Amino acid sequence: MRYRCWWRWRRASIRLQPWGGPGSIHVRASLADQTGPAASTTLAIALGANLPGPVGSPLATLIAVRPLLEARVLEWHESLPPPGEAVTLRWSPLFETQPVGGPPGQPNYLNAVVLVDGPSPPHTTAAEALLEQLQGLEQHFGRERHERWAPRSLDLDLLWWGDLRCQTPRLQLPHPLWRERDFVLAPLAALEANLGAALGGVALGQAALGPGGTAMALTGRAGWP
Ligand code: PH2
Ligand code: MG
Ligand code: MG
Repeated sequence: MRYRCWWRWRRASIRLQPWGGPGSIHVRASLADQTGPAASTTLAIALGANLPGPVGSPLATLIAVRPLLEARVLEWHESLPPPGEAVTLRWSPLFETQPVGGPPGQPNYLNAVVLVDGPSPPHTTAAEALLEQLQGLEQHFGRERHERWAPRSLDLDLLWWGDLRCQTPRLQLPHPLWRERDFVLAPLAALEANLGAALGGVALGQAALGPGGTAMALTGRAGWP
C-alpha cells in the first residue's frame, strides 16, 4: 500500500471567508491548505462528548478522561525514540456547543482541546500509535460506532502534529475539517491568543465566542479548572 506522507515546510496562504450573523466569523479554508497553526512540533487533540457513558454524563466523562489522556500522552511520548524533552499539556476550557451534522434532536456537545507542546519531530508511525491510545480511551468510555457523526459518549480526534501531513487508511493529518468547526476553533482560540493571526488575522475568539457563535465556554470547576 502506498502512503502519502510528507513534511510541509512552507505555510501557504489561507482563504478566509466571513460568514454568518453579526459577531460571528466562520473560518473556511481551502481543503488543499489545512496545516496546523504552529510551525512547531505541537500536537493537538480535540475532545467531544454528547451522550452519557459508563461513568455518567458527558461532563463526568470528560473530567474522568482528562488525567487518563494526560498519562497516555506522556507514556506514548516516553516510548518514542530517541528519548526527548518532557512534553507539557495545555488544556482549553470546556465549551458547550451545538451539534454539527448527525441526526436531529441530539443533545448539545461538550468540547475541549488539549495542546501538547514539545514532542519529538512528527512521525506517521508514532501518530498512529497515539491514535490507538485515543481509540482505547474512547472504548473505555463506552464509545459505540454507528453512522458518521452519530452522537457519542467520547470522541478523541488527533487534529495535527506540527506540519506532518499524512493520509493513511487509519489517519488523516491535519484533520481535514478542523478549521471549519466552531467546536474546535473556540477552544483553540481560548488557548492561543495569536491563533487568529496564524490563520490570517481573524479574531477567532470573537468568531466562536461572540454573539452568534455556536460555542459557549463553561466556567472552571473541580476536575476541569
Ligand atoms: N463531532 C462530530 C460531529 N459533530 N458537533 C459538535 N458540536 N461537537 C463535536 O465534537 C462534533 C459535532 C463528529 O466527530
Ligand atoms: Mg470527531
Ligand atoms: Mg473521532
